[in-house]
Amino acid sequence: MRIANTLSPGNLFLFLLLLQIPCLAEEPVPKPNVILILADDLALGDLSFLNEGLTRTPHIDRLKSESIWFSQAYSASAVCAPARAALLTGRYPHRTGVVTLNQITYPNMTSLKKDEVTLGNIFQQNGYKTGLIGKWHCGLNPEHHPYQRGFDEFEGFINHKDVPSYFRYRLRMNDRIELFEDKYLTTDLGERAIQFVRRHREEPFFLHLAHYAPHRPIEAPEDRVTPYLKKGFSEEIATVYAMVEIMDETIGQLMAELDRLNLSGNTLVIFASDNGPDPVVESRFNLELRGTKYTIHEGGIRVPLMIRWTDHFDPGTRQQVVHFTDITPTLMELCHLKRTCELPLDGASFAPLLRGDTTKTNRPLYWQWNRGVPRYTHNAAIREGDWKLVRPFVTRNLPKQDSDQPPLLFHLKSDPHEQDNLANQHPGRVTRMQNLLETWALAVEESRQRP
Ligand SMILES: [Ca+2]
Repeated sequence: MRIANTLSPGNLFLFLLLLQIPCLAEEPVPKPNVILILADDLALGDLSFLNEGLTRTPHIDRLKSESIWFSQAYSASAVCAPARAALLTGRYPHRTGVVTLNQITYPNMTSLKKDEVTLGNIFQQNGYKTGLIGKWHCGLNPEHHPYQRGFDEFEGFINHKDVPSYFRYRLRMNDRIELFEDKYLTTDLGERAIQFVRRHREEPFFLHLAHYAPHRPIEAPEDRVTPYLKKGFSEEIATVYAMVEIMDETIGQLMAELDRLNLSGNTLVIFASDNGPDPVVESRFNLELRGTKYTIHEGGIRVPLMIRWTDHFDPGTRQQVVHFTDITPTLMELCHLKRTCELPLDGASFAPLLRGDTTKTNRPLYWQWNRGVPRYTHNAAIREGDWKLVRPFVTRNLPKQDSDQPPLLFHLKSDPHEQDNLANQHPGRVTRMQNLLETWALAVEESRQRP
């Protein structure tokens, strides 16, 4: 019997109206949890899926196999503080006021401007519980404290002097500072991340787990170092690899906790590193990329980036170029976040790439770093499509004047290791890209100079 035959015209109207009701009801806005895990000075080559097993990172490897992996992901800087400022604001570091490192020597050039809004602010204003566990590197003074920058909870350190050792460190928690001498920092931060998730399992949360590993001081428990020594690595590299392995372990434990709490399907997990390997530490494998931390060559700014959202994104690899400034707009789109701030974003949402879009864009991206006041002729770069123009690195100390070294031009698709300078063969392209770089420098410098 067909249903319509049993209904009078009046009842049929009511029946049809009832059918409409689910459409009339407002769809709830999804609020997935977000965990943003950042390693510090971790090289791409530190991950075992990229180094043929030199290291052991089974949990990050597994996360990668469940994630969308970006094979051409860039930090916004070759050093910690500016990279983090861009990651948290979606804007070039220079605009945010955070242009260099060493918060004690350069407080005015490492503090996030007060009119900037962070991912913490954005999530907080959209009803999320927000937490930062680990390193804060965007200002030392109380007005720059994570509590003032959008984080409801903070368990970590704002000054490298708080961590003279991974075995002896001070953490700030709810405005009290506690000294720890019986733990290992990385393991401790991992446990705090798990506690944060347990505390907030019933409400939407944004957790930024900013690990310190494998940043200096290079220290790990002896029993974790020994297996790498036995493989023939030097003491320092063996220790770095042990530090990475312990961080990997904390990520495995955090992912297991998400599973245990049945939160994995509703939690976006992002893993990245802030910049390349530190040249002050003994040189180690990094996919033969040129340069290290401090330089805007690929070895300084290319970083791992993977994003997992179980049940929403099919795991896979994306070749498109993405940048730290894209993370904020991407999370805004995925989590339906409103941002109440008039300062424009520099990045663009790559949510379409996560959903399978294969479009490539040729938008230009820019980098620059030197110690102290930025000099845009020194250690600066622009990437446009497969081309990269580099204003060479001059000094790790304070540069005294603008650099007159001629720019280098690389075609990254055919020369990912930046060995073959093609500037003489493409003078027109060099001029055009150099002009773009100078225009960007003027724009971000004007932005940086605002009160
Ligand atoms: Ca770093």
